Amino acid sequence: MHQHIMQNLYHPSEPVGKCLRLRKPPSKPDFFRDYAFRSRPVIVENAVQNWPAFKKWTAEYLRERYGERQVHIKLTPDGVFEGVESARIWSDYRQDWIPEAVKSQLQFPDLVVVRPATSEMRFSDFLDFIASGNRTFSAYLEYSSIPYYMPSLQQDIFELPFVGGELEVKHLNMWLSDGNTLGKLHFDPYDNLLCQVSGEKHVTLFDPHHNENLYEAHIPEAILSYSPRTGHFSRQRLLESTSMVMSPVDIQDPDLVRFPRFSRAHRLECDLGPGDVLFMPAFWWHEVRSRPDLRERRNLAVNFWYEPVLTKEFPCPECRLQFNFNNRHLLGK
Ligand SMILES: O=C(O)CCC(=O)C(=O)O
Repeated sequence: MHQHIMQNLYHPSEPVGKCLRLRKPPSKPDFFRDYAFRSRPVIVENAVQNWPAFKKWTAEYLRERYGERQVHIKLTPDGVFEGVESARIWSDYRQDWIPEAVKSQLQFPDLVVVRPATSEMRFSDFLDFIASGNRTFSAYLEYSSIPYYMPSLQQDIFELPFVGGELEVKHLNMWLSDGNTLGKLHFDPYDNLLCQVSGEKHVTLFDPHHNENLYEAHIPEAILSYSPRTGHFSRQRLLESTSMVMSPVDIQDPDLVRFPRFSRAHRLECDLGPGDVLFMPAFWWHEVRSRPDLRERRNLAVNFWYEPVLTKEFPCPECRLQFNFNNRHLLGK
């Protein structure tokens, strides 16, 4: 397999393309040769429909098993998770909020990544909330560790045979919401298998080979506050940390005067329905819009984050993907 490393990395020629779709799961050698080593996304249709989770994970079943469990929920006023906006609209904004020495290193010191407000609640209360149709705010059980919070659910899902055993699972997560969420453009430093159980996701992808077009950089962070008493969100906590994985470009409404190189970025549009799995190689930028299953009024997905086959330094727009020697056992297979 290894002669393919660094060659044939995926370079779409059209500005907008569709994700490649496979009707049948690839064999393990084909998956690594054609997709993992080439950093090439692909949807495998109906790849997880045989999971017991499909039939078993009703709201009643989840409530029975883990209703009393305290879970960590993210909250936003409008279902938009982790957008980037002007720091000046935050009530604690001051010119000297970022120390001069740090500010001079930042490309976008006037912007912030908006972290959602957080809340610890009983899982059954969260299930009630999403079933209620209450849209006065949005609650999302995002990348919630299944082994940590709901370990017995692992028996209802299987690793995909075309990857299983070859890559270390770093995180195995549940994503559950009322299905009206938008996760803004970011990347993760893991190879990802995003497995759709209920509802649909529309994923917009940008390749990591031209990160200058997505303005990869450190961006200061801020976190929303939510008052359960008033039901109001407020912008009053600029943080001293930075995010390294969010793009400052709003792809729904790009500011091409400020971010002109974005007009050169190639995108791939990918639609996931129940049973479909998206292989999203590490460092691919993704923005994810969820839609609910209309009967169940929810969106439910599971994802495996793996030690990546190819990796890079970040933030570093000019750094290229390299073979990750933590996976040296893959060489020569
Ligand atoms: O489904 C979502 O809302 C986001 C998924 C995502 O960002 C991921 O799988 O890395």
